[in-house]
Amino acid sequence: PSETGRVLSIQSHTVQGYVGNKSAVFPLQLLGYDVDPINSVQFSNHTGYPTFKGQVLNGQQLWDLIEGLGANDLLYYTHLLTGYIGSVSFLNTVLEVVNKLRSINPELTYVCDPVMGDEGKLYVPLELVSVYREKVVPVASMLTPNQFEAEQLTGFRIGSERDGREACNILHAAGPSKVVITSINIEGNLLLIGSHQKEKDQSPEQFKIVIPKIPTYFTGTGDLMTALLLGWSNKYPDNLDKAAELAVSSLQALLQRTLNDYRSAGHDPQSSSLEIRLIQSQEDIRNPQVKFKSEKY
Ligand code: ATP
Ligand code: PLP
Ligand code: PXL
Repeated sequence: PSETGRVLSIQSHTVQGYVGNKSAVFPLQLLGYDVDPINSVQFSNHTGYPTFKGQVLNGQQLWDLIEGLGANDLLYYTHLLTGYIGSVSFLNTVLEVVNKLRSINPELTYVCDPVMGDEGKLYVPLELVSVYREKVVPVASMLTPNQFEAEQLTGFRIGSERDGREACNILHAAGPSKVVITSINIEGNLLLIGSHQKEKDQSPEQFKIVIPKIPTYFTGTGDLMTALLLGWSNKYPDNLDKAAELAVSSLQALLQRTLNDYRSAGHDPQSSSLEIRLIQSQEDIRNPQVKFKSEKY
């Protein structure tokens, strides 16, 4: 395994519960990374609750923080990680951050979870889709869309495993050398498809991991998944399949613990979205037992 690094993570903060930076920072720290979080919003809780309150950072305020770091020569990062972004102006500023960080470290890895929606529904403004497609995808090093997001970015309907692989090919042609479609719903299972194009104009190495779908809705799992993929793929830069096995195995152990804890507390796990048991799962993050194997195509 190679050296770990310094991650700038621009994501949501919630006071209570685990989404955005709250679900990404701790696991990356456990894996040995220095993580500097910028909180794109500070909300009381995630937006799946009946109500929430809090503040939203705008593009200028993001840039102020970058200028402050820059004035002290503190902008050397090995990785930039971004998740849910709610406005075009903030996303455009993130693009300026990518340029700025790459002017200081041309090798910067930009890991982008293009959070736009799920299950056929968009939960960001429509104008964001074209900004992601035209400006963000081309500068991303690794992209972690779900099925719906991969469709939005490619304009290609994913109805099968083959389609998932084809969507990865289209995304490679647009920029990122690593693509992980984190979940495709096929026959009651979740399929993760990973794709690593090691050289431009060469066909990518592709694999899948089959994940039995748990009939419960979890929040923050997408953010945790992308953080784990960053963490492990940096340790195994030529083995995205191995990195994904480790990430999926950690995440599934955490989801089982989350379910068990809710059940033993007498809650119905189907009744509401569950807060993940992140802190309680630290050993599964540090030292995952690989129970989910990838299958190469
Ligand atoms: P994003 O919107 O952040 O791009 P996403 O919609 O793919 O990501 P999730 O649907 O939360 O995010 O899935 C991320 C990972 O979490 C999946 O790859 C899977 O391993 C796991 N996961 C999430 N929900 C379930 C579930 N109900 N059953 C089994 N695994 C799950
Ligand atoms: N639902 C809403 C309303 C959201 O704002 C978000 C933000 O990312 C999500 C769901 C995404 O959750 P996940 O990344 O776990 O799929
Ligand atoms: O997990 C994505 C996410 C990010 N940020 C905020 C959220 C959610 C999911 O609900 O509410 C503020």
